[in-house]
Amino acid sequence: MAISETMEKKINEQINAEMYSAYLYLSMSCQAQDMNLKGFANWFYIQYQEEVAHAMGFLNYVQERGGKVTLTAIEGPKTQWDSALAMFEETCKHEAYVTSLINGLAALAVQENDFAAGHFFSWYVKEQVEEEATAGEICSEVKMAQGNPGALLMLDRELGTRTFVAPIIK
Ligand code: OFO
Repeated sequence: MAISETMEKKINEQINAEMYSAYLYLSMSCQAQDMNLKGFANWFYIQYQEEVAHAMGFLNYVQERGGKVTLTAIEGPKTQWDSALAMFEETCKHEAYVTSLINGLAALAVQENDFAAGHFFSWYVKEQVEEEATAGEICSEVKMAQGNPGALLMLDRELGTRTFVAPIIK
């Protein structure tokens, strides 16, 4: 059974939202690089890769369900933050917003009795719990490291160890 027109439109919007997330984190990665925080830059770069994978998950799903993918312009992200903390505060805020979008998709699946879509979205629902928890944890750590260059350096080293593992979305 093909997805409804409304569902097709909403998932296409989500592809754009995920690509915007990717673009936002790539911008943060560049800013961290400019601040000489290479570990932070690495963390945000991997976050960028994850967001592209999220977008691809939705894209593949639309095609699998016989829908049409329509790519639209990606809004330019912010390019300047005052500190590493400002970037992580924005990350937390942004992920909470993305969670609301994913919840909207899950609610639409229920409304349309599209159980397959609901099942598919549940991967993203769980992923958002993880995304929000991780961003929140790092945000608290950056807060604790404020005004303490040694602690910030240690955190930078830790964030530099993050590696990209392509998620299996299904
Ligand atoms: Fe796609 O999870 Fe972040 O935005």
